[in-house]
Amino acid sequence: MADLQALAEAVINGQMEQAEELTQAAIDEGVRPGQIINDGLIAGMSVVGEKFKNNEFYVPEVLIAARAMQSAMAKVKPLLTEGEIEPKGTVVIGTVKGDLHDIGKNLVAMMFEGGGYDVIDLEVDVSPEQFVGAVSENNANVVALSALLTTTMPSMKDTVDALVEAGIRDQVRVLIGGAPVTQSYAEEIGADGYAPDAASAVDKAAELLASA
Ligand code: B1M
Repeated sequence: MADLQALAEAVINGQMEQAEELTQAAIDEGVRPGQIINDGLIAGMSVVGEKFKNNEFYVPEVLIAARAMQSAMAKVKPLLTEGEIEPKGTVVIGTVKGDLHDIGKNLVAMMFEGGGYDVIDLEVDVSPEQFVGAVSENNANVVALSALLTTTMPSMKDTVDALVEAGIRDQVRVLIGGAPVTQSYAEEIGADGYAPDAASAVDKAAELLASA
């Protein structure tokens, strides 16, 4: 019988081959793809997120777990029939203009993916106009901005302003983060929320969407 608990454990432990095998076994047994994702992959990544928040896991463990999750996810994704699993939301994410740091942003993106969101990753050095374009095109409900340099933080404000100018500010929750970023900066620039780490970012987005 398909063991989704073992699949979650394989993700937590970053055992890519085992995660793939357990996923394939569950598929072969006819377990619904949505159940594999929710009770195996997302369940595993939620534990990883908790451990990361509590400093029981560090960046390498999270990256290895995310790699296991993503390779198992690749087996399930083609089987998902339209609407079988409702994404929790669509997140447009990127590191802001002028900033090339992407390690933290990638962790945040992986946590969102592992948390059941559709993620559009614009990578690094993303201009306010690119954020605005991607939010409109994908009908995103969260835009997640990362900055690691004090000199690029103002681009977060420029992005909020560009969303206002494009008339789509009300359609999207703006979440910001990165080492130099603070809650008070989020308030100052009119963002909806700030998160200090990747796992909290997913929690914060859920909170913002619930109160939207
Ligand atoms: Co750069 N760098 N760097 N760097 N770099 C810092 C950030 C710096 C603090 C180092 C220092 O001087 N002590 C400093 C910034 C100083 C400042 O502005 N206050 C700095 C500098 C100055 C620079 C350059 C200007 C250096 C130069 O060329 N003279 C240059 C800038 C290039 C550019 O971006 N235009 C530069 C370049 C680089 C590398 C290319 C060499 C490399 C980046 C490689 C890459 O990302 N692919 C690099 C690195 C690795 C660092 C340090 C060492 C590590 C950053 C990192 O990846 N941390 C960093 C010093 C440090 O932080 N100790 C430094 C690990 C990562 C998991 O953490 O990114 O903080 P972090 O992400 C966390 C949270 O912040 C949060 O969640 C993540 C996981 O918990 N988070 C979010 C991040 N985004 C979030 C978004 C959210 C929510 C949470 O919601 C949307």
